[in-house]
Amino acid sequence: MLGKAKTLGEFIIENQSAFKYTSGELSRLINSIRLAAKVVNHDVNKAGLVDIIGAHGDKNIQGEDQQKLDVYANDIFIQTLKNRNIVCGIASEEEDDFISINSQDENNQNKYVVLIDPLDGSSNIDVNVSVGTIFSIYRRVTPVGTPVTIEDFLQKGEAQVAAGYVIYGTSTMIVYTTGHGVNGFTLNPAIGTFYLSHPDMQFSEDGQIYSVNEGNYVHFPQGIKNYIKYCQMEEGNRPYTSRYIGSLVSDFHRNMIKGGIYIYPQTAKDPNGKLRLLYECNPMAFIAEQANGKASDGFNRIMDIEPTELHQRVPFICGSKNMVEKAEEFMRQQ
Ligand code: AHM
Ligand code: MG
Repeated sequence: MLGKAKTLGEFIIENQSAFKYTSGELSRLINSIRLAAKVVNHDVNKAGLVDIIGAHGDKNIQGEDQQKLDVYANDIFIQTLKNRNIVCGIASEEEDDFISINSQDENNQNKYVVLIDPLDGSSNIDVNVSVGTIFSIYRRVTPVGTPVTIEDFLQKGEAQVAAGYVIYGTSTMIVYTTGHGVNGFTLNPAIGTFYLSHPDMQFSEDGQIYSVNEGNYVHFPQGIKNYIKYCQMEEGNRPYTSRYIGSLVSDFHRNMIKGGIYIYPQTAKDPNGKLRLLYECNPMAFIAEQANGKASDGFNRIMDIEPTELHQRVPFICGSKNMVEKAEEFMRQQ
């Protein structure tokens, strides 16, 4: 029944030798993310039972404190990466500062840092809508064997070694890139194995879906307002379809499969938008570019932006190349 389907484990091993990208360290790192994703998946799937088995702050039957799922996911990813001793630093959307691992240990020769949004779109959990984990991996820039510094995390998206997301949806998937295209793996929950289900994922050059929170329309810059009107105009293959889940991973995933654009612009209230450059925009931009798509802040390529702080926000326009270029054109004209 499983036929010739390749597992994620097999794929990682094959590609490690094909691309010679590491000594095995990056493979082990992606394997750890796979493991943590399975643990988080198990709990996300039980989220609807929280009302009957207890909510955040309650004690469960063993007397242990129960946690909110986003805090829980954060702990699982951090603990998994720490325990397996394969990274030298972690930064998380859930933590104020970065975490240095084994900073006192000169024998720690690990060279990668991970930046992670452990459970993006977590407000959707209460209503049983898909959420995701987003991760981004860089090679440290400071010498191995020394404690990591902020410089190791404030790197341009361009320097990413790998990036990916886990989508906890109707199926659970891991989608990732190491800079050689994008591949998607679907979890068979019966046996806990991810199988290569979506090889070489690509955005179509044009799409017909636009995803934006139109409730904020009045606060959008004129260029985005004009682009939205363009999407709604009857001409050629327009009007486009509007689809907005409010969960970046899910909106991005659908647009990559069907062709479309995701927009979270700056508003009068949030002049840099809402999404975080390091935990959300850079990894999605890397995946988008590897899948023949594009990611921009309206004027500049996302992966060219020089980060200045860990939790920096940035306007985000991402998806099918021609659609993103059209939105940029409207931004330039505004
Ligand atoms: P979060 O990191 O606090 O979960 O916020 C990020 C989420 C994205 O997944 C989603 O696209 C966006 O926020 C939705 O925001 P809004 O409700 O303002 O449209
Ligand atoms: Mg987030």
